[in-house]
Amino acid sequence: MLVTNASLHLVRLPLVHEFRTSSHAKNHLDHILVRLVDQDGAVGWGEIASPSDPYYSPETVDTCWLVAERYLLPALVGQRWQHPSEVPGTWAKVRGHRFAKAGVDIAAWALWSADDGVPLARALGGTRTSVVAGVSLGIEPTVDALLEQVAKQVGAGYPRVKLKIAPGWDVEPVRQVRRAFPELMLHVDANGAYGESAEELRALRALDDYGLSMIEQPFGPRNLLAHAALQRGVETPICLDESVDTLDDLRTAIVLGALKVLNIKVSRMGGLGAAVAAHDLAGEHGIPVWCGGMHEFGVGRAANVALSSLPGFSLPSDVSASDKYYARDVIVPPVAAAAGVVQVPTAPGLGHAVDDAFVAATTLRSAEVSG
Ligand code: OSB
Ligand code: MG
Repeated sequence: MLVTNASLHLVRLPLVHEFRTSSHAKNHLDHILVRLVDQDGAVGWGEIASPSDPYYSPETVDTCWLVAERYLLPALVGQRWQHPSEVPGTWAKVRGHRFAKAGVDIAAWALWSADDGVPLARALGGTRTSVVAGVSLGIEPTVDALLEQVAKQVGAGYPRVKLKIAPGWDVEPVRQVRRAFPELMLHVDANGAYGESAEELRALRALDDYGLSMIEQPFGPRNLLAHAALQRGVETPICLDESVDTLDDLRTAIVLGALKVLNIKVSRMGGLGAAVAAHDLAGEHGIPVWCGGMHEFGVGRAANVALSSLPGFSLPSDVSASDKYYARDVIVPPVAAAAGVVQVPTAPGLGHAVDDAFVAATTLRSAEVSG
C-alpha cells in the first residue's frame, strides 16, 4: 500500500446526555477524523478520540492535531507497506502521543482490510460474530437521577452498567443501584480519583460487599503498588485502564498483582496492533479483557467493535449503540445494539460508510498532507 494523501478533520458532535467523570463534564465532543487515500484513490478512515483537556491522559485535541500533522502523517505519506502492522514503524521515533497514533493506525487498518476484501474484525483475528455491549454512566447530580439513567439503559437491553465514582460519590450510589437492580452486572470506574488516606481506602474496601464485577482504576495511573495492595485486600477484581499504555506497563502490572481484569482501549494503547498484542499477553496470563471506549464517533466505535470480536474479550465492552451518545453519527448505518448485543460487520473494511456530507457539515477545521 502507498498512502499518497492524508487529511485531518476536526468534527464536533453534541452528546445526547451530559457526561461527568471524577475530573470533568462534557456536553459535546471534538474528535479528529483521519482520512487516508492510497495510490488508487481508495479511502480509509480513522478517529483520534482524545478528550479536549489533559484530564484522562496528557494528550489533548490540540496536541493530537500538532503531532499528527507535523510528524505522523508526513512519516506515513509516500512510504510503501504491505501490512498495517508495519505502519507504526514509520513513526517509530515519536514517543508517546498514543491517541494521535491510534487514529492514523485505525485508518491504515481500515484502508488495508477494505482493499484486501476482509472485514476489519477478521483482519485483526476476531472470531466472534457479535459482541456484548455495556454502558458507562457518568456522575449524576443526584442518586435518583442516576437510578433513572440505569433504568433507561437496562430497559434498552444492556446487560452491564458501569458507574463513574469519585470520593464522596461511591458507596451510597452503588448501594442504591444494587438494591434496585440486584442481578445486574455492575462495575465502577474511578479514573484514578482516589488517594491512599484511611477514609478513601475504607470506601474502596466497602465496595467489596456489592457483587461488583470489577473496580476500575481507583488510583493514579503510575501507582501500581496501591492497586496491588488493594487487590490483596478485596475479592472484587481490580481492573486497570489509565495505568496500561504499553505492553511493558502490562507486564509490570501482572508481576505486581495489580490487576485481575484489563480494559483495552485502542486509543490508549496507540492503535489496533498494540491493542491486539495486549489482548494476547493478557490471555497468556489468564486475564480477561474488555474494550473500553472514549465516547468514540462511529469510526472509532466500529474499530472497537472489530477489536471486541477477538476471543479474549470475554467481558462486555463499552461499545454501546451510536444513539446512546449521538443523535446522528458520522457513519451509515450507525452502530446498533439489540438487547445489548452488537453484530460484527461482515463487509470488508470498517463495515460502515462514512457520511461525507455530515462530516463536512460538522467539521470545524481540516488540514491536508500529501506526498
Ligand atoms: O475511563 O473509560 C473511561 C470516557 C472518557 C474518559 C474516560 C473513560 C470514558 C468512558 C466512556 O467511560 C465509555 C464509552 O465510550 O462508552
Ligand atoms: Mg476507565
